[in-house]
Amino acid sequence: MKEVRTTNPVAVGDRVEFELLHDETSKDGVTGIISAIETRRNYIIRKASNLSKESQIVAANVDQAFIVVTVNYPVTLPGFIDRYLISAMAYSIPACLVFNKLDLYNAKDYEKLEEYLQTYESIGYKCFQVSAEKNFNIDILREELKGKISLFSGLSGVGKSSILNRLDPSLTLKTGVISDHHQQGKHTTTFAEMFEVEGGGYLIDTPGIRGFGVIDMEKTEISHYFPEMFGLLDQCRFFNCTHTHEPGCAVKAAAEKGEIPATRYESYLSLIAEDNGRYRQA
Ligand SMILES: Nc1nc2c(ncn2[C@@H]2O[C@H](COP(=O)(O)OP(=O)(O)O)[C@@H](O)[C@H]2O)c(=O)[nH]1
Ligand SMILES: [Mg+2]
Ligand SMILES: [Zn+2]
Repeated sequence: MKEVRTTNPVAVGDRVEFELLHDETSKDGVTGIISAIETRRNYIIRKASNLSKESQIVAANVDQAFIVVTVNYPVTLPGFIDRYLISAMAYSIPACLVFNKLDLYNAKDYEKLEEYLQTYESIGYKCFQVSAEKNFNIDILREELKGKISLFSGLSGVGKSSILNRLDPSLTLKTGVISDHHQQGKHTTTFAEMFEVEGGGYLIDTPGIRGFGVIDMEKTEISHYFPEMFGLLDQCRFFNCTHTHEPGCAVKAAAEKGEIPATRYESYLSLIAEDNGRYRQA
């Protein structure tokens, strides 16, 4: 990823050193002054505006990202899932998938779910199957949070807030009524918040931020974020292979043999084709 200019010096998740100064105007008599910020293991950014070169650090030192997905309520297409996974990997944040609303799935949805599990588990992504509504498998998810900073992401309406409320019943995040999209339209200045979860761990809620914000990556970089392609890259005939049309391409060969899932290779091709080689997720 490229170096970025950022507008905010400190973000949620930052580890800092601070000094306490005597301060009579403060109700507890002291004010904390941040004197140093530890080097960030990772961070998520978003552009202050579409045209701006300046970015805001949304959150730092995130241990894991949970991408919440529903097969059909709303439909989450593989292309979307892959965008989230690739963004997370570009940010160096381990990601896993949470399939929510299992209570609504019919036989056809379950078939689709099986396909998704087959694809993503074979690549090495951990998948969870839950229902926030029925409180099903939420305890398994809660175990995963212990001692870590976790971020929940996914399309609007998939049940992120509902899951967070289940994970820690002392949270009372609004669900359903206000769509993320509506909030975004109002240009509210929304900062990420971090909640301590009962039983250990922290959750980051990023209101009004779709996905992981904005990522710029070079065309040749995109394949690095597909774990199932990574091991093949040095077997392509050309060092600058884009894995689209080149002869002697190991990635294309693997896709043709079904060793790379078809939907994943399609996602790759659509990212490559996008925006003149510059992949941008807003
Ligand atoms: N049937 C069912 N509905 C759910 C489930 N989880 C969330 N919902 C509903 O889906 C809608 C969107 O949920 P919300 O948590 O606001 O989604 P968010 O936009 O991802 O935060 C709400 O009406 C929830 O009640 C679930 O597991 N099963
Ligand atoms: Mg929500
Ligand atoms: Zn290739």
